[in-house]
Amino acid sequence: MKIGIVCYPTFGGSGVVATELGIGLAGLGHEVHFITYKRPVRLTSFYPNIFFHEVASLEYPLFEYAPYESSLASKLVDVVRFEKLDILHVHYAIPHAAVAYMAKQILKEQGITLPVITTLHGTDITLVGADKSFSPVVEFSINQSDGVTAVSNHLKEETLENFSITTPIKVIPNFIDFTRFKKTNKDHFRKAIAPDGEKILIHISNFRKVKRVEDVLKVFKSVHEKIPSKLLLIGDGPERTHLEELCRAWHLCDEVRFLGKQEAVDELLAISDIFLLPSENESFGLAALEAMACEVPVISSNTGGIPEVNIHGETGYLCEIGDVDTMAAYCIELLSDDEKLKTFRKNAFAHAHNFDITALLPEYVNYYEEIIDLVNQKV
Ligand code: GMT
Repeated sequence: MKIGIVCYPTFGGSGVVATELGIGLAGLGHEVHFITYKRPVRLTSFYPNIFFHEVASLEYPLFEYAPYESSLASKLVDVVRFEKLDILHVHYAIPHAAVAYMAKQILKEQGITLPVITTLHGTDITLVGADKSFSPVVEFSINQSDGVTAVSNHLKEETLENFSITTPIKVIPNFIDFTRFKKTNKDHFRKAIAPDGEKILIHISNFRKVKRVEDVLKVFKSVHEKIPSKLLLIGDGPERTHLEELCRAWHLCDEVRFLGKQEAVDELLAISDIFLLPSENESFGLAALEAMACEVPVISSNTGGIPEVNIHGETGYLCEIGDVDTMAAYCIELLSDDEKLKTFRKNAFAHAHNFDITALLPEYVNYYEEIIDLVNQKV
């Protein structure tokens, strides 16, 4: 198949999933075309059957905001026609599903049928998509997609609650590539971060309010009072300055390392003992799954799709949003009992296998075939 993929090429979960999916599909022999404004960050190597088409935004003095949607739609029309794509798969509804609809209509005028699949990732439905400034377009473009997938059962339910959806939604959960995410021996690295054998807690996100990174710090503060420990904060975003200020105020600067955006997160997970994910909302929690694949138990909030990933009392613990005392208590419990930590590590690794990319890739391929057939029957 010749597959077009549209996504945000950044460190965000939707872009990561889209990129890993494209790489996986190319591994199965499909031809994959990424159409984005920048090379996706996880697309680091050369693959003979992966192509990247950059969408350039045209600047013009009249435009206070360059009309990216029009540039993307035009690029889609061009790539679909020239490369003869069989299907277009867009990740994150805003604005990609609406742009795909526009491209589809333009191509239809030219006698070309373009099957479109939209994958819903989370904030495109919950935080941003439900806002009145987007919701009519989100609802319309989901219903105009030939196929729709959601990354968790919870996200599917939430979509059906928030919008009037007429297109069936198929749940295909996020997945993990175990050839990349695995616990490796990085003892030298661990020693550099925790020279006196301190335990290591880790959090990875885009530091947006929804991630409640302040809770991560609060949890760590309590844990550190009881257990010699270090905290690794990976990522960057609007909350970072505030968090740095808190670290100074709480005299934790020597214990908390802000490492910024990192590509080799697997190496950082390899030296970590607990992953913290106290989000306000999380449709799935791909970062938690990546941690579990590297044998790191997760202490998280009990929200959205997280309970589909993190199993309470087995792979980690689920706590009420904002209940930092309970989160800290669970961390202390796990970090003070080596046997229990070992068992949770094993459980986390075992449960992560339910999301193995090798099992979930065929689900996408079958779904593509089903949607292509469905669209062709309608023509
Ligand atoms: O979490 C983010 O802020 C990034 C966001 C995205 O769209 O890039 O992530 C969402 O999609 C991920 C991949 O499907 C999910 O694992 C995340 O849970 C989801 N984030 C939220 O729902 C807040």
